[in-house]
Amino acid sequence: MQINETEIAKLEDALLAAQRILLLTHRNPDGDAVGSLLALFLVLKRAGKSVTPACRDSVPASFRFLPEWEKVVSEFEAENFDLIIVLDCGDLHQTGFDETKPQLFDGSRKLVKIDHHSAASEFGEIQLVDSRFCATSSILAQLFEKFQIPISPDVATCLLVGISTDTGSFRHSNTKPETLRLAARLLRKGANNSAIAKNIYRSTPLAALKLWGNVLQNLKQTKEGVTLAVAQRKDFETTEAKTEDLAGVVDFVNAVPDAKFSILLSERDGLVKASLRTQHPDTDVAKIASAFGGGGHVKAAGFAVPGKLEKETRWRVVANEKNSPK
Ligand SMILES: [Mn+2]
Repeated sequence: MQINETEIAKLEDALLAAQRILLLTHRNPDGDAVGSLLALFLVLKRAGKSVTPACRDSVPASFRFLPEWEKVVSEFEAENFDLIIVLDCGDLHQTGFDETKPQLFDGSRKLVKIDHHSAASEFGEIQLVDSRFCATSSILAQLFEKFQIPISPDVATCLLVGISTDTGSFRHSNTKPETLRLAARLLRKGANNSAIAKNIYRSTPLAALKLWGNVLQNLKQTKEGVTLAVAQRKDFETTEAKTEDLAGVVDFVNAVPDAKFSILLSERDGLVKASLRTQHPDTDVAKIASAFGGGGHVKAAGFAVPGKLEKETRWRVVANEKNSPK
């Protein structure tokens, strides 16, 4: 699997010409967003460029073991750049900077898109977009190898975080032989897999565990075979958990054998957010989500609707067993 040669050549020229480079990724950054942002930051900085990595939201605690994570800013002077590279965003709007700093995208600076989502919208004079890649980090890895840029242990760790998290720790169907070969090459370059395991997969704040406890306690299965989970505002308040603490519980909710799909509803900022997951071969949750104005992948999708959650209890009168007719 090779990315488009013409686009790579255009990127090489743009990088050589650029002095001040801005790197952007999406809001609520995941492992691939943070990993690809920091990997490219480290490589370009080493090449002597002035580089600023930026994200509207702060780096989640579980990725704060990565080198230079504290260099990621949410505030900066928009005028200072001659090249902008947007990572892991299908749409420019996902950066959130189109709202706070629209002048960034007024066409006066060269814009590059590097992404692996099936194209939501086209933007940028240079587009390295290929949905066959499991992660934006794996596109970067191929670029670095192609440009013969030496991959330091720090860069290797950042890239491995992106690849590992976007494949669900090598469990999703996007895990291909070349994914594992790339992971092996990154380990050989010194990627710190034990730090990844410890900080990302074996670290859950107490408040998050308590929130998960509440959610799992109230799990329901509908007669249609849908696993239903709910996190109300009061669940966040009583456990003192943050919205980001909810993320990990969805894997447990989706673990019920033979479920058609699972849905996790949560309240935030006047919205009810739904996260849909499925392991069922015949269910396409992206289709369900799009019916509610959302979207995503076949096995993982979501949507949000304005409103709040209200519990409905139904009561039914049934006959005593001993009185029931034989
Ligand atoms: Mn990604």
